[in-house]
Amino acid sequence: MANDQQRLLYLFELPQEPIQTPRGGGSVQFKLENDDTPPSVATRVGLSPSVSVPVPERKDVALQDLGTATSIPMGSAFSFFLASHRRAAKDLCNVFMKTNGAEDLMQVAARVHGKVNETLFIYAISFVILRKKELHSVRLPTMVEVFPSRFVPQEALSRAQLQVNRMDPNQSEAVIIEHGPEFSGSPVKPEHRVSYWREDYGINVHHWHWHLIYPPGMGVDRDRKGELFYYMHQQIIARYDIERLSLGLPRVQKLDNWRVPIEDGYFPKLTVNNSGRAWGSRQDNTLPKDFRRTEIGDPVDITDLEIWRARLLGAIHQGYMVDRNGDKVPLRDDVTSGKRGIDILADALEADADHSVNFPYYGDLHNIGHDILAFSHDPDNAHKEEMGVVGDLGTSLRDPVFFRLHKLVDDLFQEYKLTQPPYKEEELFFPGVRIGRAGVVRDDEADVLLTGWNTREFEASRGIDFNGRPVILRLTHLDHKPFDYHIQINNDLREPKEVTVRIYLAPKFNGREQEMNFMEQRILWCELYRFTVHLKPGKNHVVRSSKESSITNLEELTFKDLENSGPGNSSEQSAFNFCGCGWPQHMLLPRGRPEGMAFQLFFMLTDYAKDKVSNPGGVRRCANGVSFCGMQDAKYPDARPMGFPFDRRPAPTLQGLPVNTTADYARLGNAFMHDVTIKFLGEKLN
Ligand code: CUO
Repeated sequence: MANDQQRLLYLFELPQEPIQTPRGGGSVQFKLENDDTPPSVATRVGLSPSVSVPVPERKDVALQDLGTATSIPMGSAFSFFLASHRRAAKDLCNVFMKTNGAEDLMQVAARVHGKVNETLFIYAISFVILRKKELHSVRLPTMVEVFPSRFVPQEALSRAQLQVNRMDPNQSEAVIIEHGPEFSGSPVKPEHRVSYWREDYGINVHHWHWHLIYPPGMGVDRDRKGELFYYMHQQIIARYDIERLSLGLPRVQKLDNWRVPIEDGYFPKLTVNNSGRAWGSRQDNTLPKDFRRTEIGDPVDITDLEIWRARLLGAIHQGYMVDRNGDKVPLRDDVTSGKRGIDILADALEADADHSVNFPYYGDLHNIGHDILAFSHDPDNAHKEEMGVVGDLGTSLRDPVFFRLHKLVDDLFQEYKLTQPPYKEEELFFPGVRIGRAGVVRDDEADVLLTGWNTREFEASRGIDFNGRPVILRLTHLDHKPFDYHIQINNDLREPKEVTVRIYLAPKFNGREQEMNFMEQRILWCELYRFTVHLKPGKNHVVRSSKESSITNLEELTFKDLENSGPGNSSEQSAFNFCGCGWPQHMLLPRGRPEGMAFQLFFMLTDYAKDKVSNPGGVRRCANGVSFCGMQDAKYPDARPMGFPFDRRPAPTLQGLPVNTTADYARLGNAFMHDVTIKFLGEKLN
């Protein structure tokens, strides 16, 4: 095989088919030494693979070496929120981590394939590729092609299968599955008006990928992992709330009370890995119950959730947690060494049992919250139903209840953030550097941004075997016309200066069409772009494209993209690796309204000398998605708390005047606010 990329790529194809099934559109086949699988498995009418990949016998990967990895049945769901499944993942990742190089990993993985749950297999191999230095040039194919059944209803996939079955064998054109923008429910229920957003393939892929990089309970201790858990999810909630405001829906209510029924049900219409096993559905007004799925985890009561929440709140308001020795662990963000309070709190809240200061005491509120919701339709396995989609990293954003749970989680983080002292004037003000004007331009028009629909195609037949025939998914998604930021900056210092530019977006009015005060708008600001720029003395005109955003990922990489990526060019490839993580570019902007919706942009300049984080080597691997995903093998590249300056309550006064609204922050010369309109065209863009 040509290179590491190609050696590993085909392990991602057809996860639920035997490893010997032809891959690579029928051109590649794994040939297992001493294979006793019937030859019929390895053949497909009309396919004659030209590339054969030899896989020698591997005595080192006997079933007993896999630990608990084989405990999750094939064809069933794998949930990272369940401790037993995390343990299985750890056992399998340990086996893969011991390999040495792409060829070794390919051989071991090919031997393990078919012995472990499909999602677990893809999870573990992705985890190892993202972590092993020698595999930095290898990129992951998009989840949409690996598991199409997570993105389109079973009905559509079955229809495509029927169509393929009826096709003339000599016919070669692809079957096309169209999906969206109606998605899973009718507009009768208000929550379904935002289905296109919750069920967007890009945001769900992002969520899967983010948790791959920052998993709890896997011994991963990345820089500011807990704070990123808080920030990335807080930003998802902010964006969802803005989308809801665009549609005239109220902001999400936190799941405050587990003793009352959950008003909104969810019917995913998907099957787990095309196995025919349906993801669980939750009826409207389902009452959450104690978790009694003893086949996959220890019993947990609703009372436990309530106790853990109360203990976390107690710690927040007392200003410290108590570790297992009974010692106090202070919660403060303004520390000069050691972990920030937000990291300590997040590790106990998510929870990461490896890093929580006192896992038995503070519990596992967020993970178990997912579990209780995922099994609320069948909490004791009476109906032998599968978990709901909120239990899976690649599908959980589809369910409205995800946002209610994460609003509860965010509420605790915000409670903590409000205990931190407001930023002082000297932390906000940057004398000598002034923004003269700032705004956005699209197609020569200033300050009006346009959104609408677009489509993207993926090969469903890479993930599901349609008798070796090509089947294309054509997914409709929200999109916007690209635009540029223009910022006029006066550098009144007599020397060149490196500055950080922070750009945020928020709606101008709340749901009652009133302008918001600082505190109401504070948690709606969503980051669009954070970058550094070198200012010369005097006037500077800085222009940046919306496509360069620090939160977004490049396009999803398809199998075809990766097959065509040649060997060599490794520095560019490693730069791409982490980039698989990031908010989808097509979801950078909220929908807005057909008549135009009023938004505000907030620009702020800070001194890069104070923001800078020293990273050994100085190599900036993958800047894309960096605000949400960090950088590979490097520290998070911004010393300020994530979400600065909106992560804390406002300073009571600035420059001697009171602060009521964000506009009062914009009085500082290094900040600027500007009104823009977002118009939803309701039609296909381009
Ligand atoms: Cu990302 Cu709950 O942490 O889904």
